[in-house]
This record gives sequence, C-alpha cells and structure tokens, in this order.
Amino acid sequence: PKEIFLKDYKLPDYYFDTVDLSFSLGEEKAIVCAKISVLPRINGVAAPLALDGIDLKLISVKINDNELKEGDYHLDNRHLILKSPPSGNFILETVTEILPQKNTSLEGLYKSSGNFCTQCEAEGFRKITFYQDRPDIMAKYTCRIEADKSLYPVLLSNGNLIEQGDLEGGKHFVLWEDPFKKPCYLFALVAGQLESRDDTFITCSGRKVDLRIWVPQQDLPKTEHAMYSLKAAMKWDEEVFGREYDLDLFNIVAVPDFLGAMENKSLNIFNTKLVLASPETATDADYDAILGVTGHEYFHNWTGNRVTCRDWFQLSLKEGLTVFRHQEFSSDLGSRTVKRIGDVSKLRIYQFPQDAGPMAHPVKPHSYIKMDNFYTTTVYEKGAEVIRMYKTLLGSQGFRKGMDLYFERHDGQAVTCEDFFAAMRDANNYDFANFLLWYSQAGTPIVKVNSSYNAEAHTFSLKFSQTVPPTPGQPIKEPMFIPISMGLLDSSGKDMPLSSIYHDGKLESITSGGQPVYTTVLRVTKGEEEFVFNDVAEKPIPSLLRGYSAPIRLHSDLTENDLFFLLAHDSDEFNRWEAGQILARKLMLSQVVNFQKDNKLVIDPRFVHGIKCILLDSSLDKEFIAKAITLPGEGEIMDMMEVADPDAVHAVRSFIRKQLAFELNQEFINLVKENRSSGKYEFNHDHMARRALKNTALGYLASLEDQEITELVLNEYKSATNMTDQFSALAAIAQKPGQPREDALADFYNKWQHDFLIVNKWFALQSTSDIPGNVENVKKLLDHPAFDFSNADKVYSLIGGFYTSPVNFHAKDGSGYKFLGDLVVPLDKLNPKAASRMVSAFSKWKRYDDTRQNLAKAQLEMIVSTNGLSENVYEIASKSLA
Ligand code: BAL
Ligand code: ZN
Repeated sequence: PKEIFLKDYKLPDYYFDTVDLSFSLGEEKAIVCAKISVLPRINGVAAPLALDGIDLKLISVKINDNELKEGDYHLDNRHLILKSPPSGNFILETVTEILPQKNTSLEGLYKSSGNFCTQCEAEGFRKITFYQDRPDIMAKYTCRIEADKSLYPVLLSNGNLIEQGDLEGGKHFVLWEDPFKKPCYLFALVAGQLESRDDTFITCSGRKVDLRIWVPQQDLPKTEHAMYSLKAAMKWDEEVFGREYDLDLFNIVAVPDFLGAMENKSLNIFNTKLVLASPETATDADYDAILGVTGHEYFHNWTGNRVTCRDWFQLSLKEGLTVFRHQEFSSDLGSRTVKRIGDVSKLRIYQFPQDAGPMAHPVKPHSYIKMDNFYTTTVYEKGAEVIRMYKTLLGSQGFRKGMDLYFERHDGQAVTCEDFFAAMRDANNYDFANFLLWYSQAGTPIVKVNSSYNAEAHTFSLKFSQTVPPTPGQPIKEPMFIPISMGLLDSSGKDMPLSSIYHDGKLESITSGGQPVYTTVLRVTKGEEEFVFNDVAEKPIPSLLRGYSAPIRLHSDLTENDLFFLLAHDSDEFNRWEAGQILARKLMLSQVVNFQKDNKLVIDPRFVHGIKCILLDSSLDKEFIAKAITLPGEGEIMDMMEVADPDAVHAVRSFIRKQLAFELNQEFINLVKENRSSGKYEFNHDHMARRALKNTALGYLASLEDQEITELVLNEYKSATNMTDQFSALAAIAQKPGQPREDALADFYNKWQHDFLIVNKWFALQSTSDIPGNVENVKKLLDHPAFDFSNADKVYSLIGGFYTSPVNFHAKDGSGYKFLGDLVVPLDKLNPKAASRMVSAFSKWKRYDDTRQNLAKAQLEMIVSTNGLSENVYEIASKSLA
C-alpha cells in the first residue's frame, strides 16, 4: 500500500467548473453519466488528466463529443488516465456502471433498507464515477435522478429542485441544482420510500427556509427532537457566529446503515440512531447526541462546506472547528460546566491513549495510507481543544473577529489550517509565538508546576517545566505554547485579586480597566519558565488550568489537603471536579499497589467525606454532583501505570465503588427517592440532571450484595416511565451475574425486540459488561437472531462493545484477543472501515505484561499476514506492530 505525504501536495493540473450528473437507478445496477467542464490550471499546458475510480465499469468516455479509443486512455482498477487531453477548456463525458446493491462498504452509492443513499467523504465519490476525487476541486453541480416511481417516490440531491416529471415504464425523474461550488465529498443522493416532517425557519434577514427530516413513515413521530435541534442550531449560528443559512431548503435523511452523520450540502444524511427519539425509546444521552450531532452537521455548512479543506491533511480545519462549535452550542443550551467535564473526560479516555500509542499523529497528520483511518479523536477532539485555545487567548470578541475575517477571506475556497491561524492572528494583531506547533507535533505535553510563597515580599511564584513525549516519527519535540488559565484562593476559599506578574524580566500589569482580575491566562511558551505574582497578601492555593485551558497532563505540587480544599471551594466548577478526580486517581493508584502486593484494600476516610459533602451540597447542580461522584475510568488509571494491569485496576475500582455505596448507603437511597421522575419526560437540564443523579446513585447501590437493594433496583426498573430510567436500572441490575440479571435482560428484550435501536443498546449493555468470563456470553450473542454481522451498528454494539471492558478483552488466557482477532478478517471483507476500528483495540498491546503482549501480538501478526487485507486494516495493524 502507498503512503501519501502532506509534503508532496501539488496544485491540480486541471480544475472542474461545472459537473452535470445523471443517475439511472435500477434493481441490479445503476448507470452514471458525468458531464464535466474542465479547465487547465495553466492554459496551453496539456498534462495527462488522472481521474480516480474504484469498482466502476467504464462504458464510454468522450472529450468534446468525440468518443475516445482504448489507446487514448489508461484504465486500471484505481484510475482512468486521459493521456493527452486538449490544451484549452474542454467537456469530458463518461458513462459508468456501478452495483449499489452489492456495495457493503457504506461508501459510494449503496442501498440501505431498501433505499439508495451515498457517502462520499473522504474518498467515496470515486466509487460513483471517474473524478479528481480531492477537496480542492470545487465545482457547481446539477444532478438528474431517474428511478421507479413506486419503489423510489422520493429522489433527493443537493441544492434546489428545479425540474421533475413522470417517465414511461412507471419511472419518474428529478433535476437538482446546487448553486454553490463544492468538493465532491459533499455530493449526496437519496432515493426511496420516505416521508418528511416539515417545518420552516425564518433567517435573520427574513428569508424562509423549508426544513425536512426524512424517515420511514412510522418513525415520523420520533423526529420532533431532531427538528427542535436543527432549528436551535440555525438560530445559534446566527446569534453567536453571525452565520445565516444560504439556501431555501435543508434536508436531513435518516438511514439505518450509515457511519455517523454527514454534512452533504443541504442534504445531511444521518444514522437513524442520531435522528429518532421519543421518551419511551431514547435515553438522555441519545437526546444529547442528537442535539450535538444535528448542530455539528448543520454548522459544517459554513465551517467545511462554504470554506473547505485544501487536502485531507487539513481535516481538522473543518472538524476540530466544527466540534468546538457544537460543544459550545450544547454548552449554551445545557450546563457549560457539565458539558466541559464530559468533553474533557472523552479527550482523556480516547485521545490521550491515541497520542501515546503507535497511531499517534499530529492534529494535522503528515501522512496516511488510508484517509478513513484519520477521522480520529486527535483530529476531532484535540483539534477542538486547539480552537478553544485561540478563544482562551483572544477572548470571545477577539475570537469572533478572527472567525469573521476567516469567512471574509476564504468563502468559496479550499484552504489550510495555516490560513485559519493567519485570520486569527491578523484580525487581532496577536503574537501567537510558536502556537502552530499544536498542528504539527503529536503527543500530549506534560507540564510540571512548582509553587512557592514568599511571606515577606508577598510574592507567589509558579515555576513551569514542560516536555512533549516522543511519538512515531517525532523523537524530539519543541516546547509548546500552553495557555494556563488560573486564579489564587485565599484561606477562606475566595478568589484573590491579581494585580501584576513579574515574568521574563518584565513586570506586567494584569488588571482590567484598572480593576483587579480574579482569573488570568499565563502564556507558557518555554521549556522552563517562572511567573511571580505580586501583592499576594497570604499564602494562596493556586487553581490551575481552569476550565481545562490546554490539552495537557498537568502535574502540580498541590498536596492532598490543597486538593480537598479546591474540591470544596474553587469558584471554577470545572476545577472542583478536577480536584476530586485527581484525588480519586491518587487513591486508585495507591490501592492498585496494595492489590498487586496482596495487601488489604482500604479507602481514605477523607475521600469518603469529600464525596459525602458533594452529595449533600444542595447548592450544586445535580448533574455536576453525578459527574463529581463518578470515579475515573479503568483505562485512565491504566494509562498512568508503567505496565497496565487490568485485573488490579478493575478490582480496585469495584472495591471503591462498593465501599462508597456501603458507607454512604442512606445518602444514595435518599438521592434515589428524592430524584425520581414525576410527570412527563422533558428534555431540559433540570430534568436530565435529576435523572443523572438518581441513576448514578442507583448504580452505586446496585454494587452491594443486599436483597433490599436488589428489590429497590428492580422496582426502579419496573416503574420507569422513560428509557433513561429504565435502561439505567437495567444496567444497574446487570452489573452482577445471577438470576435477577438474566430475568431483567430477558424481560427487556421481550419488551423491545421490535425496535432495532433498543436491541442494539441491549447488545452493547451485555458486551461491555465486566462480569467474569463475559467472552462466552458475547460469543453466544453472535448467534442471536437479532444480531447481523453485515450491519455495522450491530457489529459496533456487540463486538466493538466487548473491547471496552478491559478485564474481559485483556483476559490473561488470551480469549478476548482471540475472539476479536477471529472476527476482524471476515469483517474486513464486508466493511473495511468497521474492521479497522476493531483492530485499533489491539494498538496499545505494548502497555501490558509479557504474556498479554505475546498473545495480542500474535493476533496482529495473524491479521497483517492475511491475503487480500484492506488498506484500512493493514495500516492500523502494521503501524501497531512497528
Ligand atoms: N464529515 C464527516 C462527519 C462529520 O464529522 O461531520
Ligand atoms: Zn464533522
């Protein structure tokens, strides 16, 4: 397989101006005609024109109406190369035949539950027709679709519907025209039996936009929340970023076989689970995901579609930025602190390990074999943190100025991350020093900070030192520009006023309009650096990295007492949560050592007391309490160990949970009773926070061996009036093996077997379980009538879920590794994207003991030596072994 490098980027020799597509959709094949007006980049230079094409049967190719002979072009299984096109503008016409019904890869044109749909990002358009499949080719499209009218009454594409009519033989046609230039990855087509929920949105300039959400008819009642989310997103983008929607129609289509969601111009396509919701069938997490993803895809209209990427190395230009935008949208509609805690947890659980493993890559990768493998948490979530740092440094207004300049300069263009950086810099005349390193250096920076107070001089010093660990291909790193948002607490827990800092040989005032500030942002840019605060009346306790102002690992010299103090008093709620997490991590790591030495496990009474104070603090947001009493995940603790020990970490986490449940039993029971749902389900922060707290408490209680508690949890399950409560109670019961677990799981399946989205949750609940020897249960579920190996969502729920349970996936007998390894190769034949995700589970194999290393390595070697492997799987498996 060929590796593609950013440094090799070249401008295309040809641009495409207009593209007229025509699809004839049949039951066995589809015929695609493409008429493209081609412009050479340099007039008079006639280089060969290479078009990408995979799994296409070429019927004919014409230039300026003249059919080409075989000697005029070269055709192989990846390209059609026109050897000597005319030296000026010309019209290229191709006719190709494709087989959507046989396409299981979920990219290109394929059928899903009887409907045709497309997925073209990153490089799926080449499975539809011969094309220069790269994002810097931006053209205006029309799309004519012809199909049987009774089977496919709805025919959709991008832009505006400009013509439609009936044809002979029970067929009909439509013609769509998209007035905006776009790269081919934003092309979309849908054909099928769908109905729409219709609504309208009046934009800030008074234009009426028709909104349609397309689903099978019986699902229409479940689209209310998606429509609410879309309208909220449209309004929010106008208010916060001044971005108005630019067409008169916006469509969303829900499709059962689809990876995530896709921002095709004015025709977003979503996996069904990201559209459908009702209180009885969807959890609060589902409602939240629908809000966030609907926003995300809509926001791409400006950040991704109107301004797109020059090449795929720039993916974070649109994805990091759009994730940041949807995070802010969700924060504004819910609780900012709780959203931030969730986003930072996600970063730590998924991105930090990636940044420390064999697939570590910068936010702007240097190279790839298969671009699909780079739709990663680094590009998305770390990329969003990079955008957040611009805002932290520039403030809200400065950031908005930078965004406005970015759109002003680049609307209608395909650009780079450096172009975005330049807009932020130029709009604010800001010195960003070495900030661009965030795009080019992989690895999570480790920042150490030591503090000291001089009681005579009333000064307080913070000394920072930073390192960035080596990552594949980058053994030596430069210091990064790290914004540290911080404040100082006095002995009563109040924020102290900050007036001036001595730094880099200069005294800097940090007042604002003559008034003292209570939070400031330090610009840490060197390997070692000191900041000295003046006029500090008493020894303070520093609150560092407020709001998690940079994606780093911070090691401070705060004592446990300092952390308990911050947990109780910090005005920055994020840092209150963070203090509790640091304490929990310290406690868990200390008990892991005890477990490994066969010593008795113990829990620090101060920790129990700290949790109790949070539980009983009625001034706190209930969802914040739920987050603050949740222990760090097992993966997070394993990441902090020299050699990851899944058995020890699992035993310790379970022990602490159980001990807290035992010691705070009455408090947890009270929380369950006080926060039961009453009345109608509502999607709003207060209601969701009550449910989150009640269900977190229930989860703790269910870890105890106690008949009364088992009955309480069963009762919660039976009396639940919405899916959030019902599923949480089921998960609580399912923590422990035994008859109540079996009965509840069977009951739940019987109730919901007609709803595949809920059945997927049921699969995932069982596959992710920590119960001993779970691999055998999961193997049995592979034969369950509701499981279907060819459906990606079922595969993610059952097989993908399994490796999220460290004790079972990393079982010392190798049973977990073998289970997954055996499934990767057959899955690769059906869906390489899904298979490569599964292989990623092995990528951290070097973090474990020798026995586990050998067992995991054997699976990777077996996979990589398989004949006919996809590039997707090959890239992950071979890089993991390197
Ligand atoms: N562009 C791929 C799906 C998404 O990130 O929106
Ligand atoms: Zn996106």
